[in-house]
Amino acid sequence: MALYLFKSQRLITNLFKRNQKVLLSLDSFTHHDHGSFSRNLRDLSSVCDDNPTLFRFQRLESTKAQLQVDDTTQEEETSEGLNFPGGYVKFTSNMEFLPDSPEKRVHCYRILDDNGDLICDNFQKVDKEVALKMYSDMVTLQVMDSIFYEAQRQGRISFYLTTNGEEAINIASAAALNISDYVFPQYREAGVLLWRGFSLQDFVNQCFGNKADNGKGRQMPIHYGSKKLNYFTVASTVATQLIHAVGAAYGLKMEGRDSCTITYFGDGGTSTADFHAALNFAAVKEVPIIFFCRNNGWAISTPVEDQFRSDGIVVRGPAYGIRSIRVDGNDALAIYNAVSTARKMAISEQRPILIEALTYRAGHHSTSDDSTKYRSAEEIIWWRTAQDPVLKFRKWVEREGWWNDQAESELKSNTRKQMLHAIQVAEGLEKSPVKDIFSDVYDTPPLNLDEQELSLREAIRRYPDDYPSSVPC
Ligand SMILES: Cc1ncc(C[n+]2csc(CCOP(=O)(O)OP(=O)(O)O)c2C)c(N)n1
Ligand SMILES: [Mg+2]
Repeated sequence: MALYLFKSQRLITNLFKRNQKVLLSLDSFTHHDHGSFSRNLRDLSSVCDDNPTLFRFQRLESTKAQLQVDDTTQEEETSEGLNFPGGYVKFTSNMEFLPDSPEKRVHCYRILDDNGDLICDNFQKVDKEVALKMYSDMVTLQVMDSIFYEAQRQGRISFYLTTNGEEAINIASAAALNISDYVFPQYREAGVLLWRGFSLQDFVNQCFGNKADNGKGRQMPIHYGSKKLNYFTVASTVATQLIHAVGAAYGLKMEGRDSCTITYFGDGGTSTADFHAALNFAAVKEVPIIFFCRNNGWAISTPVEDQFRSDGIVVRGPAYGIRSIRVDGNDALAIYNAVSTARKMAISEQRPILIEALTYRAGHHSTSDDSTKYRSAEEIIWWRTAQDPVLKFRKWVEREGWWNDQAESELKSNTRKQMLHAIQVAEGLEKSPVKDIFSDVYDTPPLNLDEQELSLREAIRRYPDDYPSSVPC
């Protein structure tokens, strides 16, 4: 009420300034005289009919929500309704509750069938060069994942997490973006960075945390980031990246830039409060952002059945006023087309778009997990064989006459060699010096940081065997 009064007072003050015809007493508002308050509002609205811009926040007009809803029946057109803030609402004498779910599940957009054959021809085809880079990067990602996974098992790095089963999501979505678009990743999107030009050596330096790592070894493995490639540093705190991405998209809008942001997240991320806050803000502020949900069926050991009762994620979009699509996450061509179109709409219409990609986390959640403890081997095998996104895309590329067995084995063996060489180089490099643990946050470090640095140096001096000799003091 206080806010309402305040707004009304401000409004009237403005009206006085701009329109001398309005003869109203502000006293009636300040003395809480509700009768004269509403009378005065009525008077005001009649004055403002002449000049609607003077009364923009009056609560008697329909606004954007109404524009987003299709009116389908002629009969309802004429029925009575209420000009409620947010949109005109029609009355009905039928007491009808909305159903908990629609009769039909939202369909899933695809271009390739399970065998990699085209099921339609009305799509934006990728040319040979792009298709080959897409396929090569998917294979490179697989080789990189398997070598890093082994390196963790051998104790050479402390942690790792693969993109197995989500290679098409990674690479095809990245291919449809522009490098000027900002990426806010969860953690299972290393392929987006690979597509943008992060080298195998860059990846290895980060996982080994040496002094050539962009983050100076201060982050856990797989928390990649690159300012140069507009890829924000990974934070494993689930879904925090969504609100950052909305803020950045708002910045792009204010600067009038021809770019959007894209944020990736899993099905598990949609159970956080940040997901809802992000979607709502993006819709209300009309910012150019693509929300890309990788619905891979699992949030560590929690299956989607225990995560939500709705028809997946896609149906949440319209509830917030966001245009949305469900896409086959194992079909690279469908992902490429959906993201490319979403990008155009996000930028040209300045609006958020939600994409739900249906896929499967074909590997363990991370090296800290054994997924056979909570899901069947048959399930994993079925997805890995019948729905393998890399194999499906390879079949299409081969049928186009752009790929063959020889090219495949050369690519795999070269990538393997490059990875092993990169690991050798990374292991030979020093770690960042101790002082780097405390730098880059404060211009002048506070006293407690100085104390911690002294204390660490003292501990290293007293117990040298407990600290790696590769970390220079
Ligand atoms: C805020 C927060 N809560 C819990 C965790 C622990 N955690 C790490 S990953 C994960 C599951 C995320 O699942 P999903 O979003 O579906 O991504 P996926 O791993 O399947 O790609 C959880 C709960 C976390 N990192 N951050
Ligand atoms: Mg998941």
